[in-house]
Amino acid sequence: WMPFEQVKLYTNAFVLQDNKILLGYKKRGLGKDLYNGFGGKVEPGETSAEAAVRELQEEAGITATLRHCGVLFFTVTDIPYAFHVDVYIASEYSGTIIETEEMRPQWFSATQSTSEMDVTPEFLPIPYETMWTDDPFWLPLLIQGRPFVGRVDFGSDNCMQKWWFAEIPSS
Ligand code: 6OG
Repeated sequence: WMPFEQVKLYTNAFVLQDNKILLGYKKRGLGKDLYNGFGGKVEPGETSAEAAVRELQEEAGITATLRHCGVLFFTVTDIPYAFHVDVYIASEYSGTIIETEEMRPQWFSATQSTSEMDVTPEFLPIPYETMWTDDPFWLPLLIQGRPFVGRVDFGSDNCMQKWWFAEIPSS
């Protein structure tokens, strides 16, 4: 009998600037061939916030002050631990965005384009079809800077079986 299950801590950081959002095309590991924010596992001895800054630096080459904006909790059938993902945003950064071993960074339009106005949009819309299936539920809140929490239980086919998302009311 186990009093508690295992949880693995992850971070995921997004840079939002001038109605653009920075995503990375993941070249290896968990979520390979999908666009996502920049992040990874929280290492022993570091806080989630420290890990988020480190991973953004390692994966995109930039340094930023991050603001915590959400918590995601995932379970996957047949994986004996749950994923706790702390989600962060930055509105400015220093350094130069670079492609790394792990990620190919790319800016996307963070505003819903009203196609008549934007004849030649400078940036593509967020590529939800090439992202994790839960992202459309919470990314719109993140873009508006509205704190959120969510849980998704994935089946073995990586399909969302059950989910729950909420905006955290501002006090
Ligand atoms: P490394 O492979 O770099 O970390 N992650 C998820 N991100 C989204 N958007 N949706 C999910 O739905 C995710 N599950 C994990 C956390 C993996 C990165 O992938 C994120 C990390 O930033 C299930 O160690």
